Amino acid sequence: MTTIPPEQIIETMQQHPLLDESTEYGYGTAGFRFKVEHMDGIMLRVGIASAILQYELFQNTKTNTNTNQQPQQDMGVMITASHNDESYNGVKLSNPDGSMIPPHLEETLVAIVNQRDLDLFQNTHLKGFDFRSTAKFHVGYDTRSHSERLTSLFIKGAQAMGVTVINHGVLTTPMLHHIVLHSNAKAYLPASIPPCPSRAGYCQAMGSAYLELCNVVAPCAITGDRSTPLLVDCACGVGYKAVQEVLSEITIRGNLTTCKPFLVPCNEPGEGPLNTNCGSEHVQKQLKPPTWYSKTGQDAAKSYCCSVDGDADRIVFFAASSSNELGSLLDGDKIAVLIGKFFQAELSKAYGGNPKLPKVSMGVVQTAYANGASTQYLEKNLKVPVVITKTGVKHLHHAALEFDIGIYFEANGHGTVVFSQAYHEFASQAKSICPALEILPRLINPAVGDAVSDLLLVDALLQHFEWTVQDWATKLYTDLPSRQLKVQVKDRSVVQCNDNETKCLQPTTLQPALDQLMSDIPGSRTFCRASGTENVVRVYAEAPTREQADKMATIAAGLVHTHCGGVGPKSAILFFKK
Ligand code: 16G
Ligand code: MG
Repeated sequence: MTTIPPEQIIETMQQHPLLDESTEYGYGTAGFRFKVEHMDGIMLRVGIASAILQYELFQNTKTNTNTNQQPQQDMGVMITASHNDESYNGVKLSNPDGSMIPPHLEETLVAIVNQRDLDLFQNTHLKGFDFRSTAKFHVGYDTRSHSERLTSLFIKGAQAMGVTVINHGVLTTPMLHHIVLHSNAKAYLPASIPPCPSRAGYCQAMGSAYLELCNVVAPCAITGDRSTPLLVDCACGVGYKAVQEVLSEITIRGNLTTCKPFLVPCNEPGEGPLNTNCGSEHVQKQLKPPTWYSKTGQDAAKSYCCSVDGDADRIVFFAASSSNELGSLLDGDKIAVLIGKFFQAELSKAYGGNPKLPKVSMGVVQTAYANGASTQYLEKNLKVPVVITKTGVKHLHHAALEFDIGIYFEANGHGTVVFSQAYHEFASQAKSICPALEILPRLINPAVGDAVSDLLLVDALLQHFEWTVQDWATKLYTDLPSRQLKVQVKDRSVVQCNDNETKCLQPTTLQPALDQLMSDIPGSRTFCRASGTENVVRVYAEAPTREQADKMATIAAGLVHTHCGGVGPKSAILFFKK
């Protein structure tokens, strides 16, 4: 039920029009994400649409379960443009279980946002809209200077439609998803996880689970000074405060006040420009260490470091060999393998102790960007099934749900583990032999990739294996050299790929040229796909040597330029621009 007359809602929409009259604003890989000047009109419309989405979701739950009185479920919205620079902003929505919204809700949302005919809008969406949900919309935003203003536009639209909004202020994307999931605990959380739907609850849950895990698998992690603390590059974004808060939770809970902190958060908002020469996108794509804007970062050793992105839902680890050179990069693939190896060892310990325990399946989900060496190691050495999906957390997440333990990571560092109900039952039975199996689902954020949760998990596992970053880099598998480039094109939608983006279907002339290139270099692989977040086509190449990978990426990018309507001189892509 609208709280103000529909005519007034239309008037507000006229005050905040969509900037481009003819552009169809798409939901993209992870939400609406554009240069900030486009976002005002979009945000207000997403706010208005939130009521309609709640209604659609309510109708769906009703039909699916055949009960009239389904409890209504909270949803969430995060205002951020993730790894993009400060000139962008965006918005992504969370489903009641904390995952990304499903395709049918994306479609409804895109149709509502792009409806330019306001008379039609009023008649279709506002007149006679008499749904009032008891459920809420949780809202959070990142540290961008315009995020708060955009949040208030969302709230204006949502409240006009009668939606109850809870504004959690500045937080990380995974915190927001955690809050949404925990607000709907009855429907989606197993009994072994106590609901804590708040920022403080998130920090307490992370802090206590980390300490419990270390207690059982790596007591050395929490019993004194670490020789090398983990230096965290927070991309001058929202992750900084989250890391600080979780660290202080661990310090207090674990009675560690007299020890040197094992985490050193660096690159605080304001110390440098957001996501610029720092953060996980910079480190992973440029293969360069970040600029350490913080004094503490400049002075510290650089042998155990990680970088998160602007909304702290992704992470990569690294050791720098100099201020300009990356020694080793431990990306999402390496994280997935580390977690897979640990789970496998714990599972065999559990079955060794009690062969009658119910069987649980485990699988890893990756994308075409996964380094070929990681896929091979998972399949051949760990003997774990691997599924390759389209880029974007929502696709990986969905595929991971097919396993009892579904580990998913993109090479760029987005990822987490999801657990089935059968796993939770198994873990509670296996608890006396392997307590870690029961603790892990409390440390791991099952809703969405979470840099803070991943950071704590990886740290505990490295301490458990007694591995340095160097050991982690060398003891599993050696990455095939790879290179990523991007090509500016007139219209990226001319590029269409197959289901898992390993082959280009349109323009039809491109794939044969890429195939020829691959057959020229044995053991190599290249593919391209249209970005879902920028107006570019991305090119990936991997080959047995660094020179071959670089050369192959350059040639493939040239082919994309030729076949897909490249913009600007071809020579521009001969440099390794990200
Ligand atoms: C978004 C996606 C990420 C994906 C990236 C690809 C989420 C939360 N994030 O950041 O998974 O890897 O886009 O960007 O889904 P691209 O389409 O520009 O290559
Ligand atoms: Mg992000």
